[in-house]
Amino acid sequence: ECGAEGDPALLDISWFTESMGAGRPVEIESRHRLRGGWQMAPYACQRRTPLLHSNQPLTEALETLAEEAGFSGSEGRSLAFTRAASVLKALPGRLSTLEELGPLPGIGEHSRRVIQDVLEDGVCAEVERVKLSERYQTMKLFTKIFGVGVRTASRWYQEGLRTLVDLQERGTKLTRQQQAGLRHYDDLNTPVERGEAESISRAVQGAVQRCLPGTSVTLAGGFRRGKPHGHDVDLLLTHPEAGREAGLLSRVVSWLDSQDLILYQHSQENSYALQEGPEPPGGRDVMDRFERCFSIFRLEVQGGPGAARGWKAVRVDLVVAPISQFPFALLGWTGSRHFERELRRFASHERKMVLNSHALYDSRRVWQLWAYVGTWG
Ligand code: DCT
Ligand code: MG
Repeated sequence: ECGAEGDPALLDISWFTESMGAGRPVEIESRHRLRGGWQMAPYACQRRTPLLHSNQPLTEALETLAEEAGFSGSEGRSLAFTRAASVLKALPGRLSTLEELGPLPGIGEHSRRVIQDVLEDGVCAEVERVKLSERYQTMKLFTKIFGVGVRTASRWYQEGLRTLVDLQERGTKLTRQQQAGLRHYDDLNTPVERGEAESISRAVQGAVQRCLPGTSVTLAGGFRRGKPHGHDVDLLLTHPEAGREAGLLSRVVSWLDSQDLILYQHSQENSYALQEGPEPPGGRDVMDRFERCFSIFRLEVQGGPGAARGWKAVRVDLVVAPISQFPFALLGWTGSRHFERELRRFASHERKMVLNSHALYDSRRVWQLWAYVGTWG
């Protein structure tokens, strides 16, 4: 399953993604029948999950609780609410009573109570309480700063900080990244429109053609899933000749910087060589090992926010994948986060395989992989 560098079989993982559909008996048998003849596949990656669906008030309520649980460090509880919301997004129509769901696994007791409240009263008191709570509002405010995660936001909250002005006035120690995040807070929390993402993609395309002709730039993340706007621009860079991508990122970033297109950037090298042993299933949830630049671009704009000064700050991630890993990188960087999590769970539970943004391999033959890992990078 690992293949050799440049092995065309490694570039084609359609057999795996197709096998998640109706093609194999395991999924058909485990599909859940809902009242009214609806069917629900057990893994989110097997279901059609449209951006616009009929149960928005229910999923918003569940996702607020998922977010709140994440702010409290309860990852399990957060995942349970996210799973329930994901099931509702895949329903073919508007849910009118809880009974229509039947004993569908994936929606726990707590989520059912929330759904029932919203169906009966239009709102769920618990969700409304969370939305009004000082802790939730402060955590939301702080985690929207570029470079601030749940742990930092939580520590600031415990120290009594409540507003962005508090952070500045009380001389809170901020990293360079957080300082940039605070400086461009409003812009970075204004949705990036598709046209803006495409314009940034073209600028990066221009830069890579100067630095290394033949390099491709692919818009991934939410925009690749068809979202009309997003919180950032995720761009994947690769070159068709293995190894040519080495050293590319720093040249591209320097050139963009020389054109005054970059307000902030920090890069990290790839870390393929640092891998010390098999990662636990689901262990690669946050980061992969690609060379990557976290940046803030200065995008010229004519209308909308920032029009008066003529530019707007936009978060851009540039990720470099060697061609042999590109299909996995593209799949991993397309998202959504929950879809990726479910793809990896499907691979592990149903196929005894490990999927991440670098490879897909048979977990029972992991030792073969370690021989292969030595050839990466
Ligand atoms: N990703 C993942 N696991 C994570 C974080 C990210 O699998 N813990 C993947 C899925 C999406 C992709 O990386 C890009 O991440 P984001 O930009 O955060 O997500 P997005 O879907 O592009 O959302 P947005 O439209 O808000 O940018
Ligand atoms: Mg994105």
